[in-house]
Amino acid sequence: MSQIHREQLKVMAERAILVEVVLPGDYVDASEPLGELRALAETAGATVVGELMQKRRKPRGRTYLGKGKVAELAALAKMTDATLAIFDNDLSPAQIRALEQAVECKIIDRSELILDIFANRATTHMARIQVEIAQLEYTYPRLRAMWDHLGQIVGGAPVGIGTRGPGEQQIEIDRRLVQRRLKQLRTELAQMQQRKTREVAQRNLDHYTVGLVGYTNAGKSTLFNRATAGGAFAHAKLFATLSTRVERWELGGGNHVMLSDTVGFIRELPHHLVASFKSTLEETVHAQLLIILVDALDPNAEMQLETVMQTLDEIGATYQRRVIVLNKIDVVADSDDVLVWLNRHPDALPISAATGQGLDELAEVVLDHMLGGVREVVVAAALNDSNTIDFLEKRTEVLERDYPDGKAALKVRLGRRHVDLLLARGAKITINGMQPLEAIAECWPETDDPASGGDEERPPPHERFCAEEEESE
Ligand SMILES: Nc1nc2c(ncn2[C@@H]2O[C@H](COP(=O)(O)OP(=O)(O)OP(=O)(O)O)[C@@H](O)[C@H]2O)c(=O)[nH]1
Ligand SMILES: [Mg+2]
Repeated sequence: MSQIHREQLKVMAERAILVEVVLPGDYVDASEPLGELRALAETAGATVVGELMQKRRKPRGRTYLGKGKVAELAALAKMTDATLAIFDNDLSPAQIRALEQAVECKIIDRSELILDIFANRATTHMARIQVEIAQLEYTYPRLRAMWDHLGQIVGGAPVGIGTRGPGEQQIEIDRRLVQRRLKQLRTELAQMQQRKTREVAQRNLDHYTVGLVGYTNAGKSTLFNRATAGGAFAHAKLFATLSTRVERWELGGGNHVMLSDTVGFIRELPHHLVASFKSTLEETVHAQLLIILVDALDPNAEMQLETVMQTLDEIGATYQRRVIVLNKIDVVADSDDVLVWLNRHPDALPISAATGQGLDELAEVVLDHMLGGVREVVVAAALNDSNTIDFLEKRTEVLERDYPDGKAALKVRLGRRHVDLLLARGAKITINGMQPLEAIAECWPETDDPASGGDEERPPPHERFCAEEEESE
């Protein structure tokens, strides 16, 4: 029975029961305990027809679920005509087999479900290779009896139904085929990875790069499309994006950054998947600034932010500055929740990628990071120093112009990096009447965090949020 069921792991259009064993210390969404698993199941194409939860101090070795609950699950499956039970927990191959025998329906775990979604969504060559590697590593050991599936894996090699040998012997052959396929895929991926690494390094030399990251469905692609020329696929389902796109984001005043949109994160992302998606995440890992987008509509925003932070640490994106942005504030029914959230994260910026609300402020923050802290200062240069005056006019925001004693004195919004560029061009200037080095020490002290903004203090979160809310109405 179990072998027949596991020949096909696709979740499409099946009637499914969701199962979760809650262990001490497990994360549970109080308002909708199986909400995320349900969203994943529906994204994969299943119809959820039942739910079952059990609290245990530890999983039962053979079946994970307790004995009584296994019987309950079997009865529920019969009653609802379910063909599939999806566990929120990761199960061992032996547990899956034991459960399938007892429940008499296909059992898959959360990692397999996520892999299935990825497999369906992978459209680029690189994403397909990455998914296949992860599937061979994670799913294959669970599919010893799946000769058909293996036939697909090895690209139609003669291991289909008609050619299978007696039991163990066949398994040995299959293992070798799988190993060979894995080796081939890893080589191909490594080559692509090298190319990507070169591309990313070059891009970082040519431009300031900003990575857009966040939990799946946070609205990354929507923000990406709004900020840039767009072209990213945005969708209400989970894992709409599986590859990385990079586009130019014009920030005004002749400044731009390269913004990347990438695959979303999720709690307990199967680690094989993280490993094989490393090259997709490369743009993010090496971006100079990270925008972390959080979904204000999701009651689990806090857990999602934590997951994103952890995943970033795991993939080595630890050295860049991180800007936290709270998205979807256009539809937050209960703004008190948002205020509580913003009070806990006072630096977070509330925006709506859908309406564009707050985007100018976000651009400003990014610009501030890029330029290394923007300050309102007066830069004076000789009137005939057209290079410097041109630079200031084109690359900075000029607030006032004055021409005392044959000089140009421009009140501008100047970044630390602007000063470096001016000095590199040999500009003879004073800043607020001081020599450049003295002015740098005064206006941009080493310990200063560019993110904390320059001369103007930002209003506290509740004021920012309310002000923007009123404006948008
Ligand atoms: N109301 C509202 N909906 C939004 C906003 N931003 C995004 N959405 C919606 O949220 C859903 C997910 O948006 P995406 O941009 O695809 O999210 P993502 O973070 O790219 O998701 P993945 O690629 O799956 O990781 C879509 O249905 C969007 O229309 C927003 O500011 N307000
Ligand atoms: Mg996306």
